[in-house]
Amino acid sequence: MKMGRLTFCKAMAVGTAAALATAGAAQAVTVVGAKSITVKNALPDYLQVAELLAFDFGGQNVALASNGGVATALSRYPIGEAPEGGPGEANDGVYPADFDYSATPVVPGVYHSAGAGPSEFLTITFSAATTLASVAIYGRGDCCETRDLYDVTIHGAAGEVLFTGRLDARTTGYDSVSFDRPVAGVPEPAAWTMMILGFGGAGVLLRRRPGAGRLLPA
Ligand SMILES: [Ca+2]
Repeated sequence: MKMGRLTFCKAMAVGTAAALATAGAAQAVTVVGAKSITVKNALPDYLQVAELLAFDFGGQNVALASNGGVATALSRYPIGEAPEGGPGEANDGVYPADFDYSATPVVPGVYHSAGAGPSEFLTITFSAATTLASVAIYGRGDCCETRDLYDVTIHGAAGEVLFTGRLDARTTGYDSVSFDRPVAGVPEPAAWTMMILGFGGAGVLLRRRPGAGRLLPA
């Protein structure tokens, strides 16, 4: 269908109104620009995490160490001679797993804090700001599952809070939360003004160039 300039602008206006109506009706929970995720124990107990996963809309786990995720924590369970139990256990790709530091060799896979309290935390920082599709967490499997109630906070690159929620892995050993895919952005009114002025300017230029837009003879 051929469309004149005025008709085109009207169509854009109708499209904008429809998009605004859709955006207003949706109750979407989106997490755009996520740079890190922090978990704390919601209970006054040890923080133990077999694995913390954060997927983008391409299905990649951006929390995984091999994908650039860096895990840090306030403390780690003091095993002594064994290196296991550190924050890197929470994004090593091994889950679910037992915190079995008495085995030989030690079974890796679970982060375990040294202390129990609200100051204990585990943070995984992504290599780049990411739009997240879901977050999942695996708790401890060999004992003490009743500890695994987690408060989750997702931050942006400037430290702003993008999402807070609670995940409960006490009975199933696992919990997750999914987010909505962001809809295409609707331009601000100022942007629409600039676009319409731009279309008008293009029309003026076309009118001033008599040859513009004509097909050359074959
Ligand atoms: Ca692990």
